Amino acid sequence: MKDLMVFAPEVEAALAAGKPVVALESTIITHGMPYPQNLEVARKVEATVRDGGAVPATIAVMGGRIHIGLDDTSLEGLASTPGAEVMKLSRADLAVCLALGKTGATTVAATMICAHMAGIHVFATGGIGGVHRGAELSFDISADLQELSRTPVTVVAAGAKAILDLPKTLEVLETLGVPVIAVGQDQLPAFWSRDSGLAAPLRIDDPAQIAAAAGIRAKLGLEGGQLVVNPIPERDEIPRSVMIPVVEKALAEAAEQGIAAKSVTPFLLQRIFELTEGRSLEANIALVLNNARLAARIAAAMV
Ligand code: PSU
Repeated sequence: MKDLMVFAPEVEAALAAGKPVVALESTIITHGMPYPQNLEVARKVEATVRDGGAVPATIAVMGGRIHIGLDDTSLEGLASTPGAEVMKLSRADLAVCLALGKTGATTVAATMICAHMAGIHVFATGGIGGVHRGAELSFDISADLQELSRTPVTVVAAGAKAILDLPKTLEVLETLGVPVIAVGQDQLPAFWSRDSGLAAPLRIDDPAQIAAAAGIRAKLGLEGGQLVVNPIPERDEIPRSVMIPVVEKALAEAAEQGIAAKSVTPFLLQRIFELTEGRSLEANIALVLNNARLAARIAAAMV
């Protein structure tokens, strides 16, 4: 397996020394944000993890190998490549991308798999994938949910994206036995907004106790990870009342244009960016940085 992975020297040294490391995904760079903001954000997220006392490991597939930690040239190359030329990798796609020697960006699911193989226990992202609206007909449920139930990584997100069916997403996570842990509030956050109108199943405010819960899960032999839902800071949020009509409009357009499968999320994020005149991207950036900060604290408490 090790011959399929390349470690950045800094990440390898930190893991060998038992220092805190935070995994970061690459789909948010290639399919979640436009260039050049995506590059700026990727660098800022790494800097935020460092400020929190941990080493960042951005994960992507390039040249037939899984890269655990990217240098600045690779990060820039990935960020400036059009999303259409980069494979969006989930569990199903990882081995095929490696076999073909193609460039691939890892989603939450694939990043969890790679982080776990690399010995990294904490991962920061923006928002996980979930149950899409209309899933009762389309069966469109992100592989991120299943992955959370089988791979032991603590994922820090600002909730599931509000473009999804959040009640159904919570139901599936419950069925799969995934702990959904809110931080600092009782409600489930909704990505751009602090409140989803739904209660979070669990709450822990202290990062050390989130780390402890991961350790206890492992001791008990319970497979799977934890989903930590960290609300976007108040000053950066777009209130739910503002987001609801925007999301409805973007969803209606996606349906009209027959957007399906892996294209749905990138299409909706782009349309919401246009409809909010860039405000959704500002919020997305703020929440990712906020998650990187918390992930560094959880990682520091795990070692
Ligand atoms: N967080 C963001 N932007 C994103 C994502 C997360 O702020 O684009 C990506 C993650 O990689 C996640 C994916 O796994 O969106 C979900 O895609 P889908 O709904 O197609 O499963």
